[in-house]
Amino acid sequence: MRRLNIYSLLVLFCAVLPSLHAEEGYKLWLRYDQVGDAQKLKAYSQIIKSYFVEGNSPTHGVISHELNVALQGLLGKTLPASQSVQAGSLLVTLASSPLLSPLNVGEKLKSAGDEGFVIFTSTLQGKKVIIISANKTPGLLYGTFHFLKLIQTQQDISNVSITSAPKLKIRILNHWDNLDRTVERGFAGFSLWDWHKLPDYLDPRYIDYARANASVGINGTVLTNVNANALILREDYLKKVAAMADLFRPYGIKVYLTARFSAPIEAGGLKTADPLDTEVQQWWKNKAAEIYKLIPDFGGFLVKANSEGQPGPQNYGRSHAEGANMLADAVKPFGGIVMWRAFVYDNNVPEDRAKQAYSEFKPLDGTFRDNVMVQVKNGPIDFQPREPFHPLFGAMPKTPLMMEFQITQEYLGFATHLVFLPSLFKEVLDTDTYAKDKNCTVAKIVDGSIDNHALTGMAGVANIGNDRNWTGHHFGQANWYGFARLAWDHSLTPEQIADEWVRMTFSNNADVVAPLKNMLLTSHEAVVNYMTPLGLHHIMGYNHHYGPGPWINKGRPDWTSVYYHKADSAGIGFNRTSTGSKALDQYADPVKKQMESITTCPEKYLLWFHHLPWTYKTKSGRILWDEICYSYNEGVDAVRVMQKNWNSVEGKVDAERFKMVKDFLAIQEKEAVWWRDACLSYFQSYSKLPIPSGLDKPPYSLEYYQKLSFPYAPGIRPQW
Ligand code: GCV
Repeated sequence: MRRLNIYSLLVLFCAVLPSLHAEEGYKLWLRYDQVGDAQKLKAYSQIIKSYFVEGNSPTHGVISHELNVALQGLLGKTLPASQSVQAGSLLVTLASSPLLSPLNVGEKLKSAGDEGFVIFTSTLQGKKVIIISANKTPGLLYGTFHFLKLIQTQQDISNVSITSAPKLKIRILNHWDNLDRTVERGFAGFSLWDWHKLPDYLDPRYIDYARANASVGINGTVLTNVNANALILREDYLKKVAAMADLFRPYGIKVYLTARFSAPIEAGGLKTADPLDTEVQQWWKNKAAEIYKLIPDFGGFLVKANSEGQPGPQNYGRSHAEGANMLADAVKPFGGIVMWRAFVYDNNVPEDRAKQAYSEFKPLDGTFRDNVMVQVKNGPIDFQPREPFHPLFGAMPKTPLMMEFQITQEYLGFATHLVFLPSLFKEVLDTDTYAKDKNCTVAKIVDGSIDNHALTGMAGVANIGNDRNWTGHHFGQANWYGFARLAWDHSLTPEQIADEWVRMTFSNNADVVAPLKNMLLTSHEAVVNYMTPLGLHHIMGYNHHYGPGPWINKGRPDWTSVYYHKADSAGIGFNRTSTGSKALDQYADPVKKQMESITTCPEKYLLWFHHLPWTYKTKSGRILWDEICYSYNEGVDAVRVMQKNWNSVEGKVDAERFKMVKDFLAIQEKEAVWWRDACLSYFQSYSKLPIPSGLDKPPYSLEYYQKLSFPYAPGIRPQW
């Protein structure tokens, strides 16, 4: 009897093992679970009976493989791969295929470019078929994934007619990955790139990475940290890079590297890295030629120069444009580009940090080579939970400006907080810069439509590591997904993106979709409220940036918190108006006017632009101090609502992901309370006002919060 029990347990254990393994989140949004709705499953099976991928490039191979795996999973049976048009074919072929000559597909694809696609129902050779077509092969790949998404999200495919083309040319991930496999501001384990074993061992995960990116239209990856190491430019490392580029190529992904400006000295043995020195220029030209010999479609360089201790042209009295142009000249013959970052600020400049990038770059407008893009962070400080848009957007009409968003949650709770970043991204993209007139949104500056730029792009600082679920938090996958979707089409709404992602990643069950969407769509406002409400910013822990630290007042002034919140007994906030730092002068007049006046400044930016008395009356009728207290509490309450929503799907999603998300939400709730209590304790030491009755009071003294320390917080190089 006893033996039988153990045996039964073993059988049971083995029976659940495969499914446990399957639910670790590795498959991302490409789960391809069988369509649950029996009627829909039947309808799909009647419409698609076989697939025909015409062509035999490596990318065609990728498409065939994906269709094979996906359709088998979704429809629960193997569909034949045919070599001719049949009734119920899913035909994937280029517009130039003679098969399509009766259909004038070229017309449909007129403005689809090299990466756009069409998907449409048609009759070909008297047979009803669905056609995925494109001008160039990458479009076929993107069209295939789009088609699969229709089934994954259970759309009607009985009469499809879709045309889609990316609004931006370069849709790229920036990995802040070091060669020792640590990831700066990475919270999902170590780097995926196993440099030690490359190029001889190619981790199959590289393919899954490429597949996932291709499925959402990412077409570039910068493999190395912007705080760069010149070693990556050494021949043996370049061979490792080339091996990855070979793997990624069929997935439409180009490889880029960060260029350390002082590499000619460190890697080339020269005495200088002065961009006007002919030997230095030649060194970069030779290096570019060497790279392109190994990687003919190498994308180009991303550069962080003269920022946070990185070397740059200013070390030699040269401008950012002179530095960028030297590199641009080196890669130009091979079709490469340079993404030159505008994230610059200098401790020794007595100017508001928020103003410095504009002050340095605006005068350089029109002086960059045509293969240079200036990469600008979404806001003027540094990826805070909320920032107004960066004043450079709209201020450099002669230069293509690339958007830089941070997908990894350096300032938003690391990997344990659920924060849906498409809400943040969209808020910025949809903001009107008024650069020329009304309706010059940040998105339109970035997509080149306002100033007629062909070179356009969006970069996302990746949140990916070697954790099995890629992003640490299962919901962190939504930010990778959402970034890519917006880079493809910035007109999508967070609601649409959340809907797609939930259906593909968790379930099409309405009882799951609704609560999960609610969690996603309320999460950004929640984190803003429990960390930095009403325009507060940069009040986190020193260096590792973990947890609250509004009291930080030592070290480089522009790395302290007191520099930003300026709380004193009279009030709180950074006066950036005409009576303060005048940062508002960097915006177009309508923006400046709106923000300058306390009555029209949206309260979400109040303390970003204004220093106000604690007793200032806010729109709710409460005094500022009370409003701050209520906002922090709203943030905490919103996390608790997220927990309730998540609890409601227990049993409707797999147990393994359910448990992990539940545990992470408990961490988030605990840390939201910590943020609230620590910040209110600290600010109360200035306001001297009571916490409004009915709200929780901090259980510990301010000293308690100040003494907490986290020497091993992740995201920065270990210092032990
Ligand atoms: C890669 C912030 C981060 C740094 C990062 C820097 C940047 O300052 O804290 O880790 O460095 O931004 O974007 O270059």
